[in-house]
Amino acid sequence: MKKRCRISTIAAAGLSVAFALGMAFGAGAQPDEGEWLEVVTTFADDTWSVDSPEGFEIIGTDSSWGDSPANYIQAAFDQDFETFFDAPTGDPAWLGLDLGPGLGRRITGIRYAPRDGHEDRGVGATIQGANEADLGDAEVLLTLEEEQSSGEWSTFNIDHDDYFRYVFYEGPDDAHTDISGIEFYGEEPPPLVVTTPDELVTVGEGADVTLGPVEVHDEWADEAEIEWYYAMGTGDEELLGTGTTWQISDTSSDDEGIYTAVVSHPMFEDDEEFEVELVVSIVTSPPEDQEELLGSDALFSVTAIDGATFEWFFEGESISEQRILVIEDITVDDYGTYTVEVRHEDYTDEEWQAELRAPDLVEIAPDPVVGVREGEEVTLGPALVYSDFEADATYSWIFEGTEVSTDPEHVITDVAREDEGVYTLTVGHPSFPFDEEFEVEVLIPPFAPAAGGLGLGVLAGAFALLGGAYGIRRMRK
Ligand SMILES: [Ca+2]
Repeated sequence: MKKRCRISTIAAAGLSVAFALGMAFGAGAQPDEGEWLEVVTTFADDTWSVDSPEGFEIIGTDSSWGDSPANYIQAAFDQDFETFFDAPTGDPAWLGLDLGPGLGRRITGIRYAPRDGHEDRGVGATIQGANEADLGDAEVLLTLEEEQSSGEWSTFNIDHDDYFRYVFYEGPDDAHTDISGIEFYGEEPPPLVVTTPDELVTVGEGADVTLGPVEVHDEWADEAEIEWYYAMGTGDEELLGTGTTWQISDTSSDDEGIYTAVVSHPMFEDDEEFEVELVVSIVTSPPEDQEELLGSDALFSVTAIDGATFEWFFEGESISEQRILVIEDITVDDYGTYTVEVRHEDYTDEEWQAELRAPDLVEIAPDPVVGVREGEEVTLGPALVYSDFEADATYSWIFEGTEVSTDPEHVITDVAREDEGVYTLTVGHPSFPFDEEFEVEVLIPPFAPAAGGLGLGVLAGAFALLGGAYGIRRMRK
C-alpha cells in the first residue's frame, strides 16, 4: 500500500509596514506614469550622504554659492523644502542622476520645488536626458515655462519615448539655479524576450516538429534578430536560419541534439541565448499524471509510432499490454506511479512514467499559530475544503489525546493557561484516499491584559512571520 506524505509551507501572512520616511514630502500628485527614481540625501557634519535603493548617483555642478556644503546639489534630494541648491555663480548650473549602465529609463515626469523667495529663478529651466557621459547628446524633455510655488511639489508629466542613462535639471542663465527639491520619475525598459522556448522537445520518428517560439517584446520587435544554430560551440556549428521558430520536417535521429536561439538587438549589449534539446522518440505523446477520487475511473494513454508495442507496470507487476490503460472504480491501493515500456523492433526500448494522485481536499488551511490572552475567546480554523466536497467532509480536532470538536473550526471560550498547546485537525472525506492533517498552536502571552492593544498586536505580527515554521500540513493514510 502506498503512503503519500506532503508537507507544504504556508506562506507568512503579508505584514504591511508603513514607513514614515518622506511622508510629508511624498504628499501631492505624482506624474501619471513611472516610478520615482529614488534618491534621498541626508546632511550631517557638513557632509552629504546618499541613499538610493537602485544605486542611482547624483551628478551635476560642483560647489555652491560661497562653497557652503549645505547648499550643494545634494540639498535638492533631501526631501526637505527648507534646504536648497544655490549655484556658485550665475552661469547655468545643473543637477540630476546617473541611472547606471544599461538602457536607463524612459523619463515620465518630475516633481519640482523652487527655493522660497526665488521662485522666478526656475522659469526657463529645462529637464534633459542623455546617454553619452559628456551629455553631448542631451535632449530637452521639458521646459518650465512658469513660476512654481515654493514649499510644495509641482508635478510635470513628460511624454518621450527614448531611454536615457542620464537625466538632469538645468537652470536658466543668471539664475543661480535655486532649487529646493527635484524628483525624477521613469519606467524601466521591458525585457527583450517575453516568450522563451521549451527546453526539451520530443518528437516521433518521421514527424514534423517546431522549435520555439522565441518572442521578443513589441517594443523591440523592429530591430531584434533571432538566429537558430545547431550544435553551437562544438566546432561543427551550423547557422540554420532566422525567425521566432525553427521547423524540422520528417524528423530522424540525425536531427537530435541541441539547438540554440540567439536573440540580439542593437540597443542591448548582450545577446540572449536559449537552448532547446530535441529528442526523437518512438513515443509521440507520453502518458500524463491523473488526479482522481476514490470510486472514479482513471485513464492513462500513450501514443507511439506505428509498429510499437506497450506493456504497463504497477508496483513491479505487469498489468496490461494495451496502449490505453484504464483503472476502474479506484481504490486506495490504486494510487501510485504507473510505468509503460514502449518497444519497437527498429529502435531502443523506452520507459515512461505517470502518477495517479488524489486531488487536494482542503483549499484553505487553518492559521498555524493563534495568540490569545487568558479569559478571552479564541477560534481555531476554520479549515475550508473545496466547495464540491463540503457536504461530506469530516473534521476532528484533537487536543492532548481528546477529541474537542468535529466542526471546521474550534472555539475556546474563557481561555485558561491549560488550553495552551498544539491542536491537531484531521480533515477527511469518503471520496478521498487520505486524510489531511493540520497543527494549530495556541499561545498565551505571559503578560497581564492591562498591556492594552500593544503587546498582542506585536505578538500577532511575530506569529505571522513565524507562519512558515509552524505551518505543517500533513497528509496521511
Ligand atoms: Ca531640499
